[in-house]
Amino acid sequence: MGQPPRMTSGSLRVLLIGPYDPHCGEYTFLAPPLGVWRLAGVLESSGVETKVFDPNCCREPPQRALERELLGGPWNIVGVSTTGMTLRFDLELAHIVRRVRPEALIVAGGMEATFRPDLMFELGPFDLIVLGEGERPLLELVARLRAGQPAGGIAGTASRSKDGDILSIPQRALNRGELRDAIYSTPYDEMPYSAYWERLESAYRIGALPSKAAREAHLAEIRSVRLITLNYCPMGCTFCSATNFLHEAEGGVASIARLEADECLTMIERIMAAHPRARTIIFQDDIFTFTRDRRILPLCEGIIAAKQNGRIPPHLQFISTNRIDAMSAERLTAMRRAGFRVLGFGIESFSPRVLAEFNKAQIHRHIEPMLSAALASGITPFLDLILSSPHAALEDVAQTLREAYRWLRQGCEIGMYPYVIPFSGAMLAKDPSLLPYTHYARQHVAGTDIAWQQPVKILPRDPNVADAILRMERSFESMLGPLERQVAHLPSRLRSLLWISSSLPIMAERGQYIADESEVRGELYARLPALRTEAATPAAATA
Ligand code: B12
Ligand code: SF4
Repeated sequence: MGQPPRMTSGSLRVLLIGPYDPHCGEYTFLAPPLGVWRLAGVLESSGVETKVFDPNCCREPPQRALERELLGGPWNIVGVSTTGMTLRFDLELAHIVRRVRPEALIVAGGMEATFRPDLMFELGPFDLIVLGEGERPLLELVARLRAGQPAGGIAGTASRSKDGDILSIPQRALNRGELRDAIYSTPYDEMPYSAYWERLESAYRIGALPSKAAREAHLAEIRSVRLITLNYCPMGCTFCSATNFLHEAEGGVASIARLEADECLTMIERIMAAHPRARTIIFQDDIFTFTRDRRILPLCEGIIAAKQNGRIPPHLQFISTNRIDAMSAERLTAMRRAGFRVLGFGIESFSPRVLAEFNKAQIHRHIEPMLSAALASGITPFLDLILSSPHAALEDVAQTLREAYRWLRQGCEIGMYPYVIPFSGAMLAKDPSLLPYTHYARQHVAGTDIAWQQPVKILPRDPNVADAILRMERSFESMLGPLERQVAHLPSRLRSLLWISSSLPIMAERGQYIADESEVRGELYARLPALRTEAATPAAATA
């Protein structure tokens, strides 16, 4: 380790910092950071005084708020949560911790720390990196400090020797019982969901919405609480890092674990007791329904019964992300009856070729029938799409744009991303043949002279497709800016329409017809009643 471990006796105090996103918009971290809250609950259950510092929910600049919190110490351990998207900001906070509390043991954890312990030691002031789930390593670390023992050699950690070598010690993933206990320990009654709801409500300018029905719909989405019941998704999509997270920490294949139906109900009841104003519970599992799933139907029945006998409010709604090939008419009907309002589907692409590249070719034949069935049963499907892949041809991109437009008009919500982001730990990010097509951004850690090149996009290998995607991105951004200044909240459906709109002239130049331009503009106006015509006239010409 870089610094000698600091010993202590008596009571220990731990401060856990959630991932920090200063551009915190409605799409990012506008919810309490679940990972560090779960860890705080587990530590508190073991009698360790633990506090969560949430940089995305501070009344004053988070840097100043953190300094104040640190000075209110002493803190024996300060844990910093990291993701790739937030790393430069997470590091900024970590350096503040080192400056204000030079004696504290600073630990990094989370996605980015697990996949890149080397980078953490290079860029951050960390003593120790936790790999994978933080529960066991943190409890062991606390026990060591309490006993006055050194912090080296703990399973699930990486440390750096004096000569710079990194020693990683794997740990197995939490088993079903351990995972259940950790989830049960999550202190929902302490998590400041109301503060987040207030911010979101003002972001959506709730009072300004035209009708009561629209207001109710927005409130249901805003007043949501997040619950995760699964440890990881084993699907192995090539662009995904989450699927490899526990394998990385275990150094092998981790076992799947999740809550049973009755345990999910216990959590729902606890959440509603802690946050009675909540309207929606978002199941945050990477995938909520498996193809051979024995939980979903009993869970839906349990929810319906709990609503009938007053254990949970009858109006409570649910959102979850699912495999589309795990859906059936029976499951969709049961979910609708239980109150599932929106179902997320990681469709990614409508092109079978691109789906094969993403290692999800098997979903293609389920897309059309299951989206139709979901819409028919009154559920809104939310589709995540990636417009291009490294091997995509122009026709693949066109196919996804055309189909996206068709489903959007039928009532689907869509989130669109132009290209694969090379998240650490994802298969595509590790593929050396894609390095020439990977773009980097220079990142700088505020308050320090630390900077590094972070991979941010993998563009299509075909230069014609790459050029089209980059021009679409520029056009999208140039349209987004003025719109964001005019309207309070841009829902994803609208953003997707902007992507489609920005693609029209660029794809047309390349002989690909996507949709009628005036019709797309009409769809945009319909969703932006307050918008002035000039502002919406797609300045796609800037492409
Ligand atoms: C919930 C979620 C969100 C929520 C966040 C709500 C919230 N505040 O919690 C919302 C919807 C807002 C969101 C947004 C985004 N997300 Co998100 N999200 C997730 C998701 C599905 C679950 C995270 C979670 O709660 N896990 C459950 C908790 C218990 O686990 P955990 O956080 O990992 O914490 C455990 C360990 O990591 C560790 N740990 C974590 N922190 C620390 C700290 C210390 C000190 C220690 C010791 C241990 C430790 O211990 C914890 C308990 O075991 C993950 C996928 C996943 N399976 O993790 C993606 C994921 C984190 N999101 C991702 C992305 C890309 C995004 C978006 C960029 C999407 C987008 N394009 O808009 C945005 C932007 C976020 C931003 N600004 O950076 C990526 C991040 C990839 C990366 N490597 O950085 C992930 C991994 C999905 C993926 N593979 O693509 N997301
Ligand atoms: S289904 Fe979702 S969570 Fe699972 S591997 Fe694919 S992208 Fe990742």
